[in-house]
Amino acid sequence: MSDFEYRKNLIWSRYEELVSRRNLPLEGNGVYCRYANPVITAEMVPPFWKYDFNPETNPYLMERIGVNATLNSGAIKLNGMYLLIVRVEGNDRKSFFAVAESPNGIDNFRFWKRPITMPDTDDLGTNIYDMRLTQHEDGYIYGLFCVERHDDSRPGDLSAATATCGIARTKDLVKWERLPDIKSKSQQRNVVLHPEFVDGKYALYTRPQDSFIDTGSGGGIGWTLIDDITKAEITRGEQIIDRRIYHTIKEVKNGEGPHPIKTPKGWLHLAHGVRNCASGLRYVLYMYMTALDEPWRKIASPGGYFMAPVGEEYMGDVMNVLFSNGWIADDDGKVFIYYASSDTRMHVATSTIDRLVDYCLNTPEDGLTTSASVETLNKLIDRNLEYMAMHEEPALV
Ligand code: M1P
Repeated sequence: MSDFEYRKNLIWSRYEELVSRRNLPLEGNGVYCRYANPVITAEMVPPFWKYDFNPETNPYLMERIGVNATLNSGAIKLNGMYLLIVRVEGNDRKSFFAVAESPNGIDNFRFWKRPITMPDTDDLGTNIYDMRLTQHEDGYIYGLFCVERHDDSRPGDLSAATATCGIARTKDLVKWERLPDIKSKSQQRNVVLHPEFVDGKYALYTRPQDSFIDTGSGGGIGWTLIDDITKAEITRGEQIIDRRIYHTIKEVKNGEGPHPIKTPKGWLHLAHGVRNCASGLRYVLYMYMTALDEPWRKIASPGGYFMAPVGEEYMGDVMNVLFSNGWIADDDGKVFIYYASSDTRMHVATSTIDRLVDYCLNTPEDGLTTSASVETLNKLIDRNLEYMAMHEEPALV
């Protein structure tokens, strides 16, 4: 067998092995359970996106186009399949969107043949990423994503950039109609479309920020209504519904994850919170709930993080980061939480609506001081000691 044939077989067998391996649940904390393997990694993009398989034009069978990472993915269930719109980042640092589908949401994710060709607006973006998918009650599936451009008001500064929210809509995830980017006074990242009309208008979760990286005076996750999605403009201001708070997991910044899930007890929200430490920014996931009839009004705010990096999740291109912009709630109440670790790979964790609602309603809020935290802890210890003494565990007390 020629070296070319040998390597070709190796490339395909390694790929098949990765995309078809079973993913098994790990012991959880009662709230959710993680799985043994990531669901999508850079090695799982189809080999024909990377190699030229013609021995005439690529006699050494060298990789021609490299994929650096597969991360922050939007999620949706369509025709019984679990679909992720993956942010695929090439070795050239440009991200693009590509759909990967799985029959069970846990493993066997395979990319569709081609990435999404997203139409541009007249103002060409340099990079697009982090799509939030919303199946809106108007009948369209919307994708809202960040569009990054060089900040031409600072011509000499090559790292000066702007973040704007791009919008596109589709019925099938194949053909996309690009709408104008959202007009907003401030820069925007992590903008999410609420799935229902509110007062007859489209509703957005926003994240106003003073610059490309810093939220600055942007106090947290915002809420606003817009009249026309085809010419979206934030004209009514943004009401901050979940603010950043000193000495919490969301001290530096926060951002809405996927669109909230509707439950009989309120809207379940998944978000990311960021704090600073000696090793840099630390991104964790947290949850909150808002009222059913007033999705901007917070009714539950469990303290601390919901998920933080563990094990290999700590490592990658941007260390110490968990980020989620996609989850799927099945009709039977099972919830698939898709999250990326360290801007490198995608994972899944599963839970149920009942568990997540219980988590939100019964996890104590952050009391914001050490004394308050110890007081909260002592209350649980008191209740447990009393219960254990009266019931099955007297020997432990
Ligand atoms: O690198 C971590 C994340 O940083 C940004 O998120 P945020 O705007 O909330 O800080 C985004 O670039 C995101 O893609 C990235 O995962």
